[in-house]
Amino acid sequence: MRNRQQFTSASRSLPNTLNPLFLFKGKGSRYDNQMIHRPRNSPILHSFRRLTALLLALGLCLSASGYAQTPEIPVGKPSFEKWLSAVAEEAKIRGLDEVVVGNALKGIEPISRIIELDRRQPEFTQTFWAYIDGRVSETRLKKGRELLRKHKTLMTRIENTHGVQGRFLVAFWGLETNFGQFLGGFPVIDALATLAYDDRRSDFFRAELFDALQILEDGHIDRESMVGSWAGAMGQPQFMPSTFARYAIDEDGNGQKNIWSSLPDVFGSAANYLSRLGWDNRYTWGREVSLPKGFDLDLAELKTKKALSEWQDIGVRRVDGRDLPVADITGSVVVPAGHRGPAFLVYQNFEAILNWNRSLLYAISVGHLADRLVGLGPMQSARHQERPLTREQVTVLQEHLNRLGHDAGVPDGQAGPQTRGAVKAFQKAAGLPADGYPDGSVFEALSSAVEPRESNP
Ligand SMILES: [Ca+2]
Repeated sequence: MRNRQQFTSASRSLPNTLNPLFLFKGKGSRYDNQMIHRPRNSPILHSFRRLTALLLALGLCLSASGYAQTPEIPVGKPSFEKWLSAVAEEAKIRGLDEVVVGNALKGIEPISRIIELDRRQPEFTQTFWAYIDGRVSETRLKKGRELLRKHKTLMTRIENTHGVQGRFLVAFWGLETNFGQFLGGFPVIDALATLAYDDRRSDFFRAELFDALQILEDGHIDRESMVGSWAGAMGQPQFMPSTFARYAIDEDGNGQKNIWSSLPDVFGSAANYLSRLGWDNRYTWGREVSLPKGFDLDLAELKTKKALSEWQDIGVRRVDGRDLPVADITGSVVVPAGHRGPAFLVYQNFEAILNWNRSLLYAISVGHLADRLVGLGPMQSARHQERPLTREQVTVLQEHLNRLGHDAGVPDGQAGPQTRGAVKAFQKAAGLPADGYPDGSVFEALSSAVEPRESNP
């Protein structure tokens, strides 16, 4: 999802809010399609599916006894058919072609699976290492290196035109759709109509639907080939229709912007988008660093930008101990897994990645994958044992924070920026390392602060 302006209302409880690791609650956002595009044919997966099927069956029994399966249409809400006619009417007013719109909307029905996917909430937050290992796997590295070699000429041309290094384009490609292998398979118009009819973020998806209809009218793709993720992210770079409208380009010059099957269009569009987000190919994304003993964790925030020479003076070094590079740029230190985890010094291009996808871990995955594709080594920090919190625990943590006067907002089980800020305030007050990272140890410290153990009975 690549459209920061439109996202305020859409950004809550998205599937890839891998709390506490995502960044901006009200800024851009996107839907992670990893859950949908699983590799097929793995025996483990097969067992997993059977287990899932069993659990689903159990869930269905439970829900049949206690809960309605399909939410009823609330009083006053039009039927889907009526709603669809209103959409067609509005499309006409917006100047879209009546025949194109009529054909695109003909006979569609809401897809209940999409609502299920939209409502799912992971029980556990994902740990840093699990996230990175899952995305920067050996298989993906091997495939990515092959593809980077294979498409070298195209990548060089695109870098010369748009100023984005090929290794980053291949990294995005790998993370978004496993190099074009998993486009999602949902019909985009139907998916967007489903989500636009649903009440949760109807305005956002309704606007996306009109953009999608425009893409059809402009002939970039036909309706049948217009597939995407359950949330309407399209083609090999997984652009939302509004992102497509602004940034997709016809790199191969055949008159169509085809991000589904033309690789020049895929990479050209991704590079054009990144370039418009401020990408600068004179630099990389950032790097893993080591922090000096006693480093002031208050400085570890994206918004704290300092010249590389200042970080050097503070004692920040490359992770292997060497000096930081000498360059006239600023960077920020981030500790995505708290003070026990690895630290990174990130540059302007990192923020461009965060505009593509607001998850800090996603952005680090892109950078790390790109590095590994050109032969740089794995991360070097020791792998600390993380104890991820459950959603329930995060809710309790938020309640505790609120009780202690550190405003964590309405407890919702999602450790967004406000919760992280409140955690930081609590840590400072309690004399703990103030990394704002809600893990098991913070949870325990908070629990004892709220319910002090009885001293000597
Ligand atoms: Ca084209």
